[in-house]
Amino acid sequence: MSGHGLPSQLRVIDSHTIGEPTRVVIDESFGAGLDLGTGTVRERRDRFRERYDHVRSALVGDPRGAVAMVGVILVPPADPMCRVGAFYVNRVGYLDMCGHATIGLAVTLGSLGRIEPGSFRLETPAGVVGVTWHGGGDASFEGVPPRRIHRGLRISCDDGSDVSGDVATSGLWFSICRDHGLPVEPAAIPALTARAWSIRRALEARGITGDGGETIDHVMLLGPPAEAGHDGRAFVLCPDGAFDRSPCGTGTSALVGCLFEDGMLEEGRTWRQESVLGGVYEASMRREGSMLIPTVRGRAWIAAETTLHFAADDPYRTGLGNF
Ligand code: PYC
Repeated sequence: MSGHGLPSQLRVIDSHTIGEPTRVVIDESFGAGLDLGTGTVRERRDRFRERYDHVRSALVGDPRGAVAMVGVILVPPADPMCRVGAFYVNRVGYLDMCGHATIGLAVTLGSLGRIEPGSFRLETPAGVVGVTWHGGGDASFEGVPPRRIHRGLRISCDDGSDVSGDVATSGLWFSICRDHGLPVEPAAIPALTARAWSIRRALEARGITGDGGETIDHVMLLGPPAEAGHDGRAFVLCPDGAFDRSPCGTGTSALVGCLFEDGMLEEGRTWRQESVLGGVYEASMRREGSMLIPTVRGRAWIAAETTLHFAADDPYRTGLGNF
């Protein structure tokens, strides 16, 4: 494949948000070298997908990326209220919003001195979100207002299990299920992954989609917390087939929307959500006029400052592809 648009070198900062990896492209000239036209971040992202999808696979796919990695590409925001514009890529495609990568982005920009502690508005393909860098590795984001389109939906899976769940969004689509019958713990990750795929296939087979036919491509399996003082635990299967090492930022945001609607979470109370690996996000809901705004707070750590090389004679300069 041609390396059109792919520079010979690209500087990135890798971080992880309680285990879930993010790679932010930090070369100021990178976006300028791509012909993404003008318009919103969503429009520029769509042009990137049409013209430079191989740059995505070069950036986060094998052999340079990591399983579960989400890449962040900075572009000028169209909304004058926004300080930063960004879209999100993974090994198989594009995410309209990504909570853990937004936390990783804030911590990365802070570590570079490009932002000061405080809040800024970020334009994403899913819309404008508020982000706060609290200093160090601590950051939070205000998610897209959550919306549930199915509650307690009965699902018969092709592995013989019958489960029930909600379908909700907060920038990404989630099937959220409690009665999946598995322990949410590391030893059960292969079984949780298989069950989550089975739920995803069952939803697809029944034609259950999000707005405009969008695939329900994230599955969240809930369980009780392992630690006293925490409220819940989640395993989340992502579209690339990897499980989220964090509790999933947008998933937690969609979940607190459902909990709030069900009267299980009051305005302003903190919900502490564990990942299947034990890392914790703190989430809450607040009203703003007629809107309900979720906030998710977590920690990220810088893992590497790297220059990626894409030699012209490297047969895998645009990645190995999906297999
Ligand atoms: O944190 O929103 C998130 C996320 C989505 C996919 C991986 N992480």
